[in-house]
Amino acid sequence: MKILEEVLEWIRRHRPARIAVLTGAGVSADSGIPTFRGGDGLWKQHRVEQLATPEAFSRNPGLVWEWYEWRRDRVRLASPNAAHLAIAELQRHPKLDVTLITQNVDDLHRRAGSREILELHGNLFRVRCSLEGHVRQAEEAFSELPPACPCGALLRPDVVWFGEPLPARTLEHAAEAASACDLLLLAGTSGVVYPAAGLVSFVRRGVVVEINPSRTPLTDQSAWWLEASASAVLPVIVDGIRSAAS
Ligand code: BV8
Repeated sequence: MKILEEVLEWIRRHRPARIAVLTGAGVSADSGIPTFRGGDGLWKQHRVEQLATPEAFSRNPGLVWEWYEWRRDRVRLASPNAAHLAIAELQRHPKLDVTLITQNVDDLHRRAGSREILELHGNLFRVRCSLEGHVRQAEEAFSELPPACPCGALLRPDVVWFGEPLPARTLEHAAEAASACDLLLLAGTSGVVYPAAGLVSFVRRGVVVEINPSRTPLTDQSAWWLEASASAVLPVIVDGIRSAAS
């Protein structure tokens, strides 16, 4: 792949040390997790924009929880793929300053061994009391839906729904990493959801490399577009960065 060779040549010459990685649902596609906007992006007759909203939850918490429990089941049975593992390996390199920013809520980066993860949109395996607001881990399937907090109020998934603000500190940290990086790896995102997609515009002197089988609205802001799956090319790119840094 000629473009991949160009990217590896750039890495060899510039030895990037500050790396930002921004991932979307596409990096989990090779773990068998359906993406949101691809051909398999529909769930029954619903779209994520219809179900992942506070309005949908107050209108029909049972339906929203049925969708989330279906997704939690899918993820529990899935394993991290070579893309997740390569990113975790990149983070472990002692001479590299790597910031992982994800829009994904599937916890697969953590299960792949990533420890520092900026979760812009929350996590499927945490829940929050819709009244008191406190958050707790919830790995196991709920016996009844929608689940309730001991206080009696409904529990909701600890994710950011459409129309809800992202965690401010996490977003700020992600923007700082994008503006300070030498290289932004943009993997598996359709680049349509904001403010996450807007992080690319924070890149100042760094170079953006997009990894996606399809073009996106962010392709034109990328120095290189690798038309490939993340699980195929991320391990190769990570090897290149690690050997240039050693
Ligand atoms: C906000 C968590 C403001 C839940 C998600 C009207 C009202 C309010 C807001 C808006 C509005 N109009 C627009 C907005 C902004 C809105 C937005 O961006 N809407 C879009 C749809 C236009 N954003 C928001 O609402 C955000 N909040 O603006 O709040 C505010 C401020 C202060 C006070 C109050 C309010 C909140 C956005 C977060 C929404 N939550 N998820 C859940 O997951 O259940 S978003 C959801 O989309 C997921 O998190 C997902 O990660 C994210 C982005 O999707 P992608 O990850 O990119 O996945 P997608 O399927 O789209 O694409 C996959 C890509 O992978 C494809 O390109 C494909 O080609 C590629 N691919 C496939 N296979 C592979 C691959 N790539 C590599 N390898 C492969 N093998």
